[in-house]
Order: sequence, then structure tokens, then C-alpha cells
Amino acid sequence: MNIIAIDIGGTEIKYGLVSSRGEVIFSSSLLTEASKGVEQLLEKIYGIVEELKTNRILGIAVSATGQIDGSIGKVVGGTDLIPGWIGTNLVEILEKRYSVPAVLENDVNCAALGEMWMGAAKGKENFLCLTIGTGIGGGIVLKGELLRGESSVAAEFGHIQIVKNGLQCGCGNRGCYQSYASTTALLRLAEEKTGKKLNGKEIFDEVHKNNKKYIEIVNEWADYLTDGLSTLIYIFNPSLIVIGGGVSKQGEFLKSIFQKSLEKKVMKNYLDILEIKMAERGNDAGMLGASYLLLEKIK
Ligand code: BMX
Ligand code: ZN
Repeated sequence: MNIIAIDIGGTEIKYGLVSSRGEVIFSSSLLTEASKGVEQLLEKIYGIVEELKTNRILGIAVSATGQIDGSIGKVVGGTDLIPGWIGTNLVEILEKRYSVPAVLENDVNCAALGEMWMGAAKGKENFLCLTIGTGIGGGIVLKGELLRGESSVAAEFGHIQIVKNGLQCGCGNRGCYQSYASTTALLRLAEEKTGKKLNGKEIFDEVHKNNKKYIEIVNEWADYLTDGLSTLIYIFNPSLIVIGGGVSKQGEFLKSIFQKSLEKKVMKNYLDILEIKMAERGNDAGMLGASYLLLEKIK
């Protein structure tokens, strides 16, 4: 039997069917269109469930952007990215509507579990996961379990303040990490410095062509990224950090930029035992992690 898995990011919704052994049997995606608000988003979710629903579904597993209390399946905080999203108890809505078990957990918490179950953190029990996307998200796994925190909103790495009186963030504060080190921030920085609007892939294509301007831009952005990473390294002294999000497709190339930058900010004894890995399950990690939690719930 399979699970309907849905991963709601700030830009894209990835969805598909995951088996109880962790195989992604089918997957597809559509645009989130976050600014259209929660009612539109719910319609998209219902459309996905209708498309994939058969009488042999174990349940619905949802991974989503936002601060989420996974124990009750409710969005309890976050930025204003999806108007109306905060306060939504998606688990209640889905269980009532479809009479199958459902789970909802933060997207990067799910990505961490997905990578532990079937990817770069296989066999690891203590590690951090950080994703670089519309925002920056985090997941902390200790002894094989998510560290959720007192009110279930731990590991929101994206809102660590790294610049005093800096750029305005959607959370209401200024100078947040994600305003400087997300993919959104890389695109903004590139546009500011060149006057041209390129997407992430195009920016890295320019870097691979040895375009000095874009090499400078990527290095500046990476410097912000490692400002946050170094803080996390000093707090957790981790043996593994898994980096996810679209840019992780840049693989070893980007990893070496991050590593060189970290060497200038973090003491050697922390780096000697630290492995940085790019996520292996890319777009599937959130769906896998949510499915992992659904299997735990129905066990
Ligand atoms: C934001 C925050 C996190 C999320 C992270 C990555 C909101 C709506 N989201 O910091 O909960 O994990 O972004 O999400 O407050 P993404 O949109 O980049 O996938
Ligand atoms: Zn913020």
C-alpha cells in the first residue's frame, strides 16, 4: 500500500506516491502560487489527493513550509508567504475529508528525516539539515529523532539575525539569515550587481564559464551562508550537515566554496570531524520524511 505524499515549498508543490519501503513510485509538481493564499492552496491539495486517491492508500503525508506543530498537524507560525496559512490545522481538515490518517510537519524537518531514511544521512542519528530555497529552513536530528523544541518550532535557522538593521524579512524582523543566504537572496544580489534577472541555474552557468562578476556574487552569497553555518557548527559540533534545496544540485563544486569559506570562520577541530554532504534525495526528501512520520503514526 502507498502513501500520498505532498511537499509544499514556497515556490513549488512536489507530490507523489511513496511506498512503505520508501520508494517514490510516482512524482510530479505544480506551482505553489503562495501569494494567492490558503484557500487556493487547499484546493491544490484536494486536487492532488483526488488525482492519487485509490482505496489502497495508507494515508496522506504532508511536508510544508512554515512553523508547524507536528503533534497536532497545525501551522502555528512563520512568515506571511502564504496568506492565511498560519492557524491552519491541515491534519484535521484532511482526516475529516478523506477518512485516512494524515500528518503535517515542517518541510526541512521532513527533508532531514527523508535523508536519514533513504539518503545522505542513512545510518546517522545526529546531524543537521539546512535547505537553501525560497527561504532557509532547518532540521535537527538527535538520536534519530527530530528536535522539536518546547512549542515544536525549533530549527528555524532562516530567522537567525546575521545583519544588524538589515533587510526586512517576511517574519517581521530585520537582518534574517534567509534574507541574505537563500536562493531568493542570491537572485536579488545578482540582479542588484548586474542589473540582469537570472535564475539560479543561469547564475551558476555563468560561474562555470568563469564569469568574474558572477564568481564574486556567488562568493559573497556563500560568505553569508557560512556565517549562519558557523554559528550552527559551534552550537552543535555536528559530524554531518546535509545541505538541500535546488542549489544542492551544484554538488561538490558548491560544497568546496562553502568549505573554503568555513575554514576562515570555524576552528579546525570542529571542521576535522565535520562532513558536509549535499542532499541525495533532492526533490523527494520532503515527501519521504513526511511518509516516514505517517508510518510512525500508524504503527
Ligand atoms: C522559512 C519558513 C520555514 C521553512 C523555510 C524553508 C515560513 C513560511 N517558512 O524560513 O518554516 O522551513 O522557510 O522553506 O515561515 P522554503 O519555502 O524555502 O521551502
Ligand atoms: Zn525572518
